[in-house]
Amino acid sequence: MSTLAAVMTGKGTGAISTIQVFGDTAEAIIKEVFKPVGSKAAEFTTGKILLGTINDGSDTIDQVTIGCEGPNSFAIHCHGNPLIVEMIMQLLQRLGAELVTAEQLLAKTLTAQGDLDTIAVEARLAQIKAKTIQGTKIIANQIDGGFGKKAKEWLENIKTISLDEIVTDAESILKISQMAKLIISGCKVAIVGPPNSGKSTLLNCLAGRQKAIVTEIKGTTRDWVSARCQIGPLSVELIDTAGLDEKLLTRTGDSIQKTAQKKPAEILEDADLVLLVLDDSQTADQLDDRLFEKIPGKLVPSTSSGQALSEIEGKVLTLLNKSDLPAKFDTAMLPDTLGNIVQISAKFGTGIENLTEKIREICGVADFDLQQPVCFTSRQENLLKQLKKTKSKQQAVSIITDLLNS
Ligand SMILES: Nc1nc2c(ncn2[C@@H]2O[C@H](COP(=O)(O)OP(=O)(O)OP(=O)(O)O)[C@@H](O)[C@H]2O)c(=O)[nH]1
Ligand SMILES: [Mg+2]
Repeated sequence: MSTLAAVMTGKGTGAISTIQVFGDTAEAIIKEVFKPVGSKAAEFTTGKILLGTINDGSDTIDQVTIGCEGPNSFAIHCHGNPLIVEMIMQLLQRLGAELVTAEQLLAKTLTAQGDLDTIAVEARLAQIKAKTIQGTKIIANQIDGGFGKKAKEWLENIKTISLDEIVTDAESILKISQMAKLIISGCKVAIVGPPNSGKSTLLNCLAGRQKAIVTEIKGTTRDWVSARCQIGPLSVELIDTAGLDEKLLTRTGDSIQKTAQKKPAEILEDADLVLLVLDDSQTADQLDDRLFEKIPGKLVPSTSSGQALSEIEGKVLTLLNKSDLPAKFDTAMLPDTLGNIVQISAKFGTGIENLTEKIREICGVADFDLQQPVCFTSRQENLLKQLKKTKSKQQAVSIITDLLNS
């Protein structure tokens, strides 16, 4: 096995960086570059932390501590100045270490432990990237329990379990994993609607700060604005968009406004959830048929013709904003598919708790059991999709074996 070196932490002046060296020649390389404080020779016994310097010949690069994590594994804790980190990495490379990413090195060390199946190794790696504490917990639960356990149970009980049961399990895990993905990787929520309906006010209200400009003038938001907030277990990226209005789109000479009017369609394509903000103090005239029809796939309300919505691919929640003012909006003008309605006043924060509850419900994370089996890499997802379609137990065994040992 060649020796690998990777920067495991972020670099930065004032920070401490950890460089991991792992492999057969790791100790020899460390002995070559490390000079301990004092006159005694260093003993690289597992569990020890040594203080000294990293030297390139007679030049001292940095004072460091070295953690002896195993016979082949050492952690150099040096100053985070990117120049120092770079010099140490170059030195290690000259002495034969292959420079890799933190993830590659971690994968290698985990695989070398030999007692972990592939799902467990992937879980350890995925934990680093999870965006929320709950996401980290879901993945941690897949190491000894969850998905890894389920796959092992399939194999252990292969003689008694029916193919139908495996297929049903696979379907259910794939479905639950869609929700888990929103918790693990975060969720994109697009805020769309007519001009002046209170989209930017809502973004500010949910984000808890004045991120977007709010005025009483139609067409205030031109470029999209984003802000992060936490809704239950969801790490949400809110995206406020320009108010959708055919008149603004066709207004001559205003090319910024024209571009701003086209952007929401792209944002909608990408969103996990759409909040359609309507002004409850205005009549349904605020809806513009032709404009909504421009939004592919997601929302196509047809107010005048009353014809049904085309299929909604994403999840849409309709918000009747400005509930503090007398209501004029006739909800009968909305097609059934937009019937998931919440009344709010973004300006005064009324109904926001109800809204966040609805968001958690729609995303399927309201009572999410963090212990249940979920898949969390595209490799696992692809194999589960194959398992769902499998027609023979023999084929199922081969796919499950791949899941655990590829
Ligand atoms: N009374 C009341 N006024 C509100 C509420 N929400 C927003 N407003 C007001 O409505 C006006 C427009 O608000 P914005 O948040 O800028 O609306 P927008 O949808 O982002 O507008 P555009 O960016 O132009 O599309 C401002 O004067 C807000 O103060 C509300 O809940 N109640
Ligand atoms: Mg706005």
